[in-house]
Formats: sequence, C-alpha cells, structure tokens
Amino acid sequence: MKSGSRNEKLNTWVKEVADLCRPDSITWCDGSKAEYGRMMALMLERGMAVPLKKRPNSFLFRTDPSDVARVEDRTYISTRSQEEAGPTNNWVHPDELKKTMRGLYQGCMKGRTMYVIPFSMGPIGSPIAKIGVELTDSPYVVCNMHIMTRVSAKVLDVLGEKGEFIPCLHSIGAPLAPGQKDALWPCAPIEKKYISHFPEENLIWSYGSGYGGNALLGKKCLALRIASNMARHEGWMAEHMLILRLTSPEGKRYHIAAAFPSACGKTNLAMMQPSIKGWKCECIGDDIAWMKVRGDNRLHAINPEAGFFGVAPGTSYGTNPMAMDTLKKDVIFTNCALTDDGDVWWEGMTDDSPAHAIDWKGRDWTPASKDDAAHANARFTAPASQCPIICPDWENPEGVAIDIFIFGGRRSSVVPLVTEAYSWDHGVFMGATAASETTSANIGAVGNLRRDPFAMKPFCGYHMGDYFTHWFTMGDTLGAKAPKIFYVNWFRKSPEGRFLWPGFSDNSRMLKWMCQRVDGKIGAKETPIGLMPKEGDLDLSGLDISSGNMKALMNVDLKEWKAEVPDIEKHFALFGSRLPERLKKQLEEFRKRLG
Ligand code: GTP
Ligand code: SPV
Ligand code: MN
Repeated sequence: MKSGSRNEKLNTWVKEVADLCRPDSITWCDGSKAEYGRMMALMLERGMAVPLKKRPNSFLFRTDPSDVARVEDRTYISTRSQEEAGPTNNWVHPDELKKTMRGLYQGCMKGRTMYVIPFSMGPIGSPIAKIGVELTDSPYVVCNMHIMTRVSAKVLDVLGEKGEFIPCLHSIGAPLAPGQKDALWPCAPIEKKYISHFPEENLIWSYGSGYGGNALLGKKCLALRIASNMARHEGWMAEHMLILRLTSPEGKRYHIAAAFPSACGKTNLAMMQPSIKGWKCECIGDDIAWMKVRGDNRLHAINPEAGFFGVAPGTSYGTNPMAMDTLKKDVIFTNCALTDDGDVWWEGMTDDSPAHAIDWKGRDWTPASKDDAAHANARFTAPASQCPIICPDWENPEGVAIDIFIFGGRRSSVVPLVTEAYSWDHGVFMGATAASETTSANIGAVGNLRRDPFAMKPFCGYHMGDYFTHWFTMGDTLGAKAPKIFYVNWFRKSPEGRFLWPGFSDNSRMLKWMCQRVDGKIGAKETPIGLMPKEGDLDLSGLDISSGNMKALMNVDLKEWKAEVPDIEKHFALFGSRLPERLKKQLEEFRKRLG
C-alpha cells in the first residue's frame, strides 16, 4: 500500500513516532490477503512461525516463556489525578509515565520495520464503530490484527482529512544492532513492560510484550479500557461480555450478554450447542460487547471484534465443537504443542494424548513428561466468520437487543449454579461483588479468589466506583426495558475436587430457565441470595446427574454466605465516597435477608 494518509494528524503522529523509535523502514498496512501472506513468509523465514501440515494456511508460534499472558501488574491507567484511575488500577502520573516510556521507546525499533495498521472496531463506517491506528514493530501483531479487527485502506478513507482515531503505539522493545541475530520471540523483560492508557487523551502506549491483550491494542486496551471511559461520558457501555442469540423451539429469539472473567467460559458459552431439544444457539461475540440504548429504549449490543482470541486448553469436539470447526484453516496458534504429523495439540483436545509431541517451549514431550505440552494460556486466533454458528446479524450495525445479562465466575464452592436478581439494583450488586478464582490469562498466581466486579477489574479504564454508578444510570434510563440479570457458576466442585456440573452444552438448561423467567412463564423460589429455580423447574431431561450432585450444586449455605459479607465490606470500602449509596443499600438488604 502507498505510504501516508490524507489525515494530517495521523501523518504527523507516524512521523513523530518514527523519529523517536527509529525503525529502519515504515510500512502502511492494507489488510489484504497478500499482505498477510508476506508477513507470514517473513516469519517463516525467521523461524518464528511453524506451518501446520494438517490445517491449511495455519501456523504455530512459540513465545518467550516470559511473555505468555496479560501483565496486570504492568498495566496502567494514567490520569492527571490518581483519584480518577481509582483503587483497582495501577497509576503513574502521565508526565512521569511518558518520560519513562519515551526513554524506552528511544531507538527501540532499530533494525526493524514499523507497521502502520489502520483498523476499525465494529463494521467499517458504522456509526458505532471506532477507528484506531496501531503502530507496531511486530509482524505477528500485524497478522493477528488482520484477524481480530477490520484492517483496511477503507479505514483511512473513512478517516478522511479530519476524522478522529485512537492512536495505539506498540513496540516489542527489542531493537536489533547491525548484524545482531534476532530472537525467535523478541520482547523486553517483565520490569520493562508497560501497558499504558491515557484516557484523558484517548491514547495507548504499550511496550515490551508481543502477546495477546498486551499487544493487540484494539482488544482490551481500546475496546475495553479506553472505550469504557468514553462510554460513561457518552452514555453507553463497553463490557467484557460474550453475546449470543438463543432461539426456542417455538422460534422466539433471546439475546444474552454474559460477563465472566478471563478464562471463565465466555467463548464456550458463546458457541454452545444446547443439549436441550429444539433450542438453537448462534454466536455474535465471545469477549467484548459495546451497547447503546436505541430508539426503542432497549439496549442494543454489537461485537466490536472480527475474530476470536480463544483459550486452547480444554477446547475439544466434546466441549466446544463449534470452536473446533472454526479452527480448521486460517488460524494462528500460539503456545500450543506440535504433533509429529504436523498438527497442534493441547491438554483436553483429545481423550488420548499423542505419544510424542514438541511442547510449547520447543522441547520433546511425551505423556510421561512432568509439564503440560501446551501452555495453560495457549490461544488460537481465528476469524469469527469461520464459526459455523456465527449469527447472520453478527455484523449488523444496529446490534441486537439484549434480553438477559449474566454475571459469573469460577467458584469451587459457595456459589450455586444459577440465581436471578430481585431487581436491577440487586443485579448491579451481584455484578459489583462478583468474585472468581484467578486463571492463567494473567501472569501471576492461579486459583486465588478475588473480587472481579463485572469481570472488569483488569479492564475498567476509570474509577470503578464511578463505573458502578454508570450501571445504575443505565438501569434508570432503560427502566422496564432493562435486561433481567442472572448469576451463574459452572465451576462448583465436590469435596474430592471434581466439577459437579457437566457444563458446556448443558449450560443451555440454565439459559432456558432464564428465558422462561423473562417470559414470566415460570415461578422462582426466594432465597437470601436471589431467586432460584423451584424443584423440578430446571429442564434436566436426558441428563445423567445424581440428585445428590444437583442438591450440592443448588445449595445455599447461609454460614458460608455470611462469611462473604466482611470481604464484600472490605471490597466496598476501597471505593470510598465514590461507592454508590444504592450499593450500600443492597448490602444492607442482603445482610438482612441472611438473617
Ligand atoms: P478469555 O478469552 O480469557 O476471556 O476466556 P473465556 O471467558 O472466553 O473462557 P473460555 O470459554 O475460553 O474457557 C476457559 C476455560 O474454561 C477452558 O479451558 C474451557 O474448557 C473451560 N470451561 C468453559 N466453560 C466451562 C464449563 O461450563 N464447565 C467447565 N468445567 N469448564 C468450562
Ligand atoms: C482475556 O484475558 O480476557 C483475554 C485474552 O480475552 S487477552 O486478549 O490476552 O487479554
Ligand atoms: Mn477476555
């Protein structure tokens, strides 16, 4: 593609960054297949990409062992006052952070090409879409952005001379001296990584990592952290939610948006194949929802992304067949194992492990090896359009009207399979107090219980107390047309540590109950934590589950719930005077119901 654009602001910024980072050359990307092919050829030549014999146009990458997930400890919301970033975000003053990062960016692209990637989050030209431009020195990022966003010269046409874009600067932070041999996965050490957001000027600066949410800046950085801040000012919502369409045997459509923390089941629910007869699920998005109130006063959701960056381990024809079918061609795999016949493999993909494979670190692996063959946060990048059950409306700029919100998390105990909120305010309380065991999607300890409000702890670009207030404001705007709110937990375990609920396609059973509740077709039992299915109301037809397990899954132990209260109080105290009174009132009522 030709160099430069008609947009003066963009051209000036590209030049400024080039003067600072000193790349050997600059390439403007057009998002074409030919460009993708050229990038892959380059990475094949460098030995970074491994072609897969079993899957056309698909490649495996192995990252540096230090660069395998998001880095929440190195992620910053940099506002002029720390108060604005709030208690859940890391903060450094923009002057100081920019000074530090400018130091790192100085000459950081030497020996490399800087790619200019114009992309759209949401269909190009749609009134809800946002334009970003990512500058990066990573061809891996270019290929991933091709799949995850809409990269095209058309974006520059829409931008025109005066259009607004969100500048996203990214460097892997590994300049090359003349003659220096490149690493297979160049990146900077952890203490030099920075994932920085300047929401007051809608600006993103990322340094030192080439992986996922750290480097594909349209995703978490733009579509969640920056967008959530824009959304609260402009009266809409940017949420860490899947979007799906469920159709009943009678042909009635329900649109569901669900917020679960990272690696807690969004992709799987979004592509679920219902085990209950006659129900159909179609996928609209698996990670992010942008939602606006439209003329019908309902909340309409779009998926701003164009692909899936999904967790590989655990994905199989048994658990998520629609994902498996999405992965047949044109896929980038990262940190999966390589089989001897030229395919990828990961834990949980097949009942039998291969007798031999190359693990994600490039070492020989057999079932006797002590480490896993694939990294726990190994991922696939695949076009959403390849999903066999992608909804015909997935790119509709009008979005789909949401009927149901679901919150949830990974809780091996305490939290039952499904509960319904008594009211919008109670639902906001459920979202605000959501807790989940940490996963490999972030670098850090796994399995630690933490509060992750609305699954947005790592992704809210402003003060979380104000974010709670925004949820109440949206509820007031929507009034009677607000979605009904539910809370789920697929991950409760037996004392022996086994999952009590089969999950996956059987999660449709809870969705059916929710739809029946929306239609007012079915009653519910009042409990201190919320409304729950009455005995016999959950459709368990054809499911082989013991009544003991069902009882354990639905159990509400008041002692355990009372023990949650001090932790909720501590969590709420973090937000100080910005904690909405309505949440305090909900906590009071919750306490009363617990007795
Ligand atoms: P991010 O992409 O990090 O935001 O994750 P996600 O929320 O999309 O999670 P995903 O659907 O990829 O699931 C993460 C892991 O949880 C995978 O290993 C799944 O196999 C597993 N999982 C998903 N749904 C269920 C379920 O219903 N039951 C059980 N036991 N495991 C599940
Ligand atoms: C998540 O961690 O929620 C993800 C993966 O969706 S990443 O894009 O790396 O953030
Ligand atoms: Mn996610």
